[in-house]
Amino acid sequence: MLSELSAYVSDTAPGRGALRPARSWLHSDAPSRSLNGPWRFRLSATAAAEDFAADGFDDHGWDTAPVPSHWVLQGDGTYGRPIYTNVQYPFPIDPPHVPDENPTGDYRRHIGIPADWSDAERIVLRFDGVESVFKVWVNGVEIGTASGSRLAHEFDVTSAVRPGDNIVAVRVHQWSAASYLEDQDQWWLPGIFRDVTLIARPAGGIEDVWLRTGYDNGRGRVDPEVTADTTAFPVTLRIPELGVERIWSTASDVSPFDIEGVEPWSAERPRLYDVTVSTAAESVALRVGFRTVEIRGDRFLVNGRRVVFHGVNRHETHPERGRVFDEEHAREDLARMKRFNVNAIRTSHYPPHPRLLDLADELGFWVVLECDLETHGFDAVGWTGNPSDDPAWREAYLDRIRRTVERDKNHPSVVLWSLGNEAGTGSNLAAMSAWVHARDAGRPVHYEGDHAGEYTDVYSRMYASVPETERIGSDDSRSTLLNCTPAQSARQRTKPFLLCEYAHAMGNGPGALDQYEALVHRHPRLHGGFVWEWRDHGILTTAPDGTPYFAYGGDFGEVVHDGNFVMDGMLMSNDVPTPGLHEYKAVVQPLRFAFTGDDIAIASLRHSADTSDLRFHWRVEHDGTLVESGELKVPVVAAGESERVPLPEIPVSRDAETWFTVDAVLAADTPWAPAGHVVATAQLDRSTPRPVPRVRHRTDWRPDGGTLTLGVAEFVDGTLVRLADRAVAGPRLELFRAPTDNDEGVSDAVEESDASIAGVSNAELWRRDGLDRLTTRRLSVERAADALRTLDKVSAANSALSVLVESVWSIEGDGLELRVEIEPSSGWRTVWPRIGIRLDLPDGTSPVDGADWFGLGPHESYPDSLRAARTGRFSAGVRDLSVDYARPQETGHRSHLRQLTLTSAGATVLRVVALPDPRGRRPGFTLSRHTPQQIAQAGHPFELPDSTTSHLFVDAAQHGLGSRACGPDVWPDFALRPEARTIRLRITAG
Ligand code: IPT
Repeated sequence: MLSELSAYVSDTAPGRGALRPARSWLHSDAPSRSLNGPWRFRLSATAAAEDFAADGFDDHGWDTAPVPSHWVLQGDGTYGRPIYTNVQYPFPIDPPHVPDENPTGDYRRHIGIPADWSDAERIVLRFDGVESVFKVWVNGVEIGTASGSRLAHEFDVTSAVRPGDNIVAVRVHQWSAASYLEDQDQWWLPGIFRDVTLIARPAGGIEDVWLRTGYDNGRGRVDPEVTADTTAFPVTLRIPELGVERIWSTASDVSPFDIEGVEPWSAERPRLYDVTVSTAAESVALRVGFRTVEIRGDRFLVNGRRVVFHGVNRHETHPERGRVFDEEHAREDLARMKRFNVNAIRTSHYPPHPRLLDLADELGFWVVLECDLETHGFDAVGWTGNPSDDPAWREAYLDRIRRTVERDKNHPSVVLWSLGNEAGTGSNLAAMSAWVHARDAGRPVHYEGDHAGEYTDVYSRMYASVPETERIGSDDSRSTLLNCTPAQSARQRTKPFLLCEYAHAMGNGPGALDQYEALVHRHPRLHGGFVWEWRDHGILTTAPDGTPYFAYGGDFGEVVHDGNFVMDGMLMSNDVPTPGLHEYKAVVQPLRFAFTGDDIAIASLRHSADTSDLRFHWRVEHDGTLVESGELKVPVVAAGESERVPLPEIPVSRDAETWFTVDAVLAADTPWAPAGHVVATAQLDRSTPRPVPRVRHRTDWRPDGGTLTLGVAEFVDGTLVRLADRAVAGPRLELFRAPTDNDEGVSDAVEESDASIAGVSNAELWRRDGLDRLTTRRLSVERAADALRTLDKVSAANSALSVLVESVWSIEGDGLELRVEIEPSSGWRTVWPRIGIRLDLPDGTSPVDGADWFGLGPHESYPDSLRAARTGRFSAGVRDLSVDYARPQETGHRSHLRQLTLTSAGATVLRVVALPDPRGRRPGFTLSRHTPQQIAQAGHPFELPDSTTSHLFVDAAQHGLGSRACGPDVWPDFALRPEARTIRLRITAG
């Protein structure tokens, strides 16, 4: 039986007693005290724990916990463990009720109130974030309750406090009615996880201020709103840098005014001006940016110019702190976004720590500020009882959006309000939107779930395929849009479009970023989108043997969980960018280079900034070796314009490939990158064609076995046993790759991809066909002068499908050539992960531990993710050639190989030259310490077995990546179908 004391836990209303209206998070000089730090703490298993809040209560048996923190991340399991679910509710769907088993954290601390605070008109206790519902007492007096975990709540505690020692007590329940509204795809992390502050509000102070700004052609506009009582006046606004001082004697004097000669704010040039708004009693400091947000027809404009969002969805997540904000880490994270050409952030799916928006203003991002709302779990019950359409929850919805908008309304970076995520649709969402429209005419409203466009201003979708996105961008009135009638489709096409989520970046991937980007430049209605998502949410923990690793769903023994679906960022948990992030940077780079004849045209895709911040460096390489470099003189290119400049004289080699590379680099240090940082790159192939050595066809083949030495290779009965004086095994046909998260995906967004079968993952099809367990039968071994030929039939248990592999070793000139002809039988129905060969190089006394190569690099690349790769000469250690994806999977493929040197402690072991196949295609290579079969078995990097062998894979082809973990499969052009392939290698010893 739930005690009456905790009845509020299942209340659909947003709590009682918090101050309204909510107000901005202001930098004020009013006295305040941070209550962050150690609090007395006790965890109970249910919400019915004994009363503890009384004045003078003895808490000596309690523990101590830091505020802010999540109790499940404290004490290594003492206080429960994190739970990860995506859509599922980790409690019965029984709204608005939650189980009696409801971890409840009681917090308590003393605070001293300075004697001079007795002058204060009011004492306010502010909580910036508490998950999920909480109740507050001061000196045993009950103050109120609140929910809305990532929203600020303030309480007036004036009548409860006394000078000197006071006791604040807070009871926090992990589950509550509010949990139904906070079903975001992330860890459930209870506790007081943001700042707690006690504030002395002065008489005659500024309750709130909102400086709406606008910009038009050099003229800035300030449209102020000051919330203060009459005794606060006069109120003075100053912008020292602009020589502005406005003194308002009464509230009715407060009115808009224009300022000439201001510079606009944009994500590219985040120009801010310091402002103070003061009364005799209080001064508030703000930083304003002048900008006007506007929708004109189907265009989303800032300062009159179309915005293209090169955005990411950003959750607040840290491997040790969870959602606890760390300014230094957040700043570095945002700086990293800038370095990777990210220009926009969707604050998925709740307002971040308020300070993050100061950083976004300062560093420059277009921000879609999202309310703390998601009821996705109702999908499981056909949206029956969805709070979004139930009047009992209306006040909670309105309270959430008011707290969202009021807290963050002053930020120039915020250009769109978003009502929430995946909460179905309904009248409560429409009411939220109506409230925003009434409150803030200066920013449009976004909500993806409004499929028909009934109450929102932009059209938004998630994970639309490339063809669907193209249909949205085009004016084909015959094609209706998803979930829309023809009339609704027509309405949606009158609005700007954005992809609030796309390119699901789980594991190795996503592919096809460039295809999405190309659409944005073809169809001006398309305004880009936000990759799902910025970073993995791994939680740092340790394996039983003490090895540290990043945990995902299921690693804490959760009853229901969604596995590694929480590891879907372009940045790994340890802040290491994935190859996908490098690809993203290259795809969205703000400059386009086009080479024509002896010219280069440089087009700027920027919003408004010109290129005066950039320098252009060029270099020429012969087979990857630098031969000449210099600076390209490029006139300043205005946003949206293009300039053509002559190329320098390029020395062309006759016997090496000649590549010209141009890098646009920062001319000076910025707050997010040093001078010299590469913003954009392009390459031009100036190689002279060179003949490929012809395959020498022999006629003198005769059956033979026994031992044989051909150059650096030694064979027994046709099987290679030693190469360059070391034991080796293979080469063997390899068709399997450790399935990526996208290979394991069953997403049905397979539209127009004949590569996939709906409802079945490619990985499952590969396992069914036995690609991971191929066996070989040798059909023949033959010899000719200076040559050896074997024929193998490769197939899997209980399958009649097979692949014929002909391997020819021969001495050509002074080297050894291996030519492998791979030919599948008829009847293979699925795509294949790879068509390649694998050579095992046991460590012996000199482990192969590194590679130098000329080809594409430096990062791994796949057919639908090649834009970050450049042609050059690279080197890396074997471990650095693999990416430590949170769940081990295919990694390390380097495409378009020309030359490869395998090394051991820096010394050359083997040199391999990859010849193009008859159609001019080059293979890729992978050097790894594990086989795909071993990698596929491991759930986490620490589960990979110890290795005593390096494995070299040479792939005639690899399947693309796609983003089918949540989105489209590999685009048909990049899907690998079973087909005949040739691999030709020239091998020499070190
Ligand atoms: C979409 C969610 O909005 C997002 O929070 C995340 O869960 C993402 O999926 C997958 O990682 S919703 C989905 C039904 C497309």
